[in-house]
Amino acid sequence: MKHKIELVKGDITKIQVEAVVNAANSSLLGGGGVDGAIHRAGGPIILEECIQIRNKQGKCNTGEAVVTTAGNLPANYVIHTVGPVWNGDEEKCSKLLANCYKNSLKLAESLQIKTIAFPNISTGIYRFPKNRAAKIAIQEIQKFQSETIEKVIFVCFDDENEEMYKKLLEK
Ligand code: AR6
Repeated sequence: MKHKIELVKGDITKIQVEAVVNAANSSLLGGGGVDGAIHRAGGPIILEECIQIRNKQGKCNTGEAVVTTAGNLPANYVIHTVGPVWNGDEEKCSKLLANCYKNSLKLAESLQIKTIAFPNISTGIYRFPKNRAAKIAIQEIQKFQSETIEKVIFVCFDDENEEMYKKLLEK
């Protein structure tokens, strides 16, 4: 089944979807940016579940994804994925960022999720070039074959990302 792709400008903690994706770090213990916003809005239950995951499987490697409840968010799940810190190694960083989208979608699929929202992973504190990141994100979403996912929303927080996604999605 082919999923619909939408673009929304705003705060991912306000979006009505089954799963929101978090741009976490490998500690899974929270941070700034969208990670801070999700933990603040969702409440302490999210961190509690992240700690349980850490106790069970250790840190979350870059490119991988884990799932928790969404606490007080309108969503049912938060899928935490760890984007790469941009270090100029284009090939390696691109692959790792693609893995974030792929592994988050796979996890969503395993939970029979129909609607999922992504932030612009790695394009804030982790300094991944926005245009390159947008191309990778769109490519991975478009090529993912899914039986359950019906709608994917890209949630852009800043004007620059919104403009870029708009242009790329119009193509
Ligand atoms: N809703 C949607 N997008 C947002 C929101 C929000 N409420 N707030 C920020 N963004 P960043 P990263 C956008 O820095 O680069 C954390 O400390 C923001 O404009 O949140 O993957 C983690 O713990 C940007 O486009 O994540 C890690 O240590 C995008 O979200 C580290 O930052 C990603 O920016 C991860 O860095």
